[in-house]
Amino acid sequence: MKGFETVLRRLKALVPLALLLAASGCANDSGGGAGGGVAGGSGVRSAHMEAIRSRGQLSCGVDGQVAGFSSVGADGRYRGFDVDVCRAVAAALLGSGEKVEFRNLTATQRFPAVASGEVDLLSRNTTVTLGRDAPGGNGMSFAPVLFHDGVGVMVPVASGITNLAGLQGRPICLLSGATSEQALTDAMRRDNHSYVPLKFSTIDEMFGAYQQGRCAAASIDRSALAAQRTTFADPAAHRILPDVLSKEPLGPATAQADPAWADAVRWIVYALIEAEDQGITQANVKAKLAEARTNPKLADRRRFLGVEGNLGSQLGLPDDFVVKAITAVGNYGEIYSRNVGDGSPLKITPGPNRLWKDGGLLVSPPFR
Ligand SMILES: N[C@@H](CCC(=O)N[C@@H](CS)C(=O)NCC(=O)O)C(=O)O
Repeated sequence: MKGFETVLRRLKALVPLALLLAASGCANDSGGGAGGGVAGGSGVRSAHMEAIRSRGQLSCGVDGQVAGFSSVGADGRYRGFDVDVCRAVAAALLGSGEKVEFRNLTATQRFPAVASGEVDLLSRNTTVTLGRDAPGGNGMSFAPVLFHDGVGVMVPVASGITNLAGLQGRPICLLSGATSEQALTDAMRRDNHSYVPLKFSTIDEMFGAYQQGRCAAASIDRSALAAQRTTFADPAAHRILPDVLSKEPLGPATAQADPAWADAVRWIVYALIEAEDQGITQANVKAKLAEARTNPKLADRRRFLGVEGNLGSQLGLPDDFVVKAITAVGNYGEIYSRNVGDGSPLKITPGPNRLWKDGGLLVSPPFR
């Protein structure tokens, strides 16, 4: 009995230490999410993930009209940066990047489509703003930023306009429901200029009007200006002014009502960045996996690719969700290059859209 009391006393003495360790973040938190009541993934409840699994297809909202980001080829296949993000999520969750149904959404249709569940995921050059994120606003859950952009202005070279002052009192083509209107209005107000907004509901209509000369300029994200210009008969006849009117951090979004689904999407998106960081590509992912399986020293890679631990299960995903996503579309750098960078007709220089260790803004928190 005496021995038992001693053990009890010792245990009690250890309690404050345990609390201290937990409070100071020293506690081991890699135990399969037990603390969060998640048992190997089976405890992860997400109405959305269940619905997608039973449907066998991810419904992904895209624009559908922007070269390099989301457009349909002559073969009927969707391609682009935003499209690849949809495919990565489908592959991580359902095992194949082909299990996606794409829905074309205008800028004004996009948030209601997410809120109503018409689409499971929005991957459509959407700027993260407080009003779009907040529960009292559009109530989205934003995944990490995948493209750091800014609003720009395009003018016909022949107009001789070289700066915002040249647009004083002139009509400017805009997209309804896009952030560019406020960015442009703010910039013009700052410089005491006025302009006449001419708004269109689709990007095709907007650039159609611009090319017919109905507006002196078109204003939208600089990436979209660059993308659209490549489709013009004479791209060199149009100039993108050097002014960057705003910051437009673009990221995928899901409904705030399903935090587990938002978490899964968030970490699938991070996985694309982390894969680039770890040098894992679409071409070498199988070899990297094989190496990780036989080499216990490659701890980071083993956890990341699901060889060790249960990171996927903690999100309600297969433990090898990263392997599936990278096999389908490759890492962030590959997605960028293929669709909008060097390997594409757009050739948009990455600028801040590079890894943190290369001087860019992209960083993934650790997979552990
Ligand atoms: N980033 C702005 C503009 C969004 C927007 O509608 N952009 C379109 C047309 S310029 C786009 O780039 N779509 C490409 C895509 O979704 O694939 C916003 O969120 O309001």
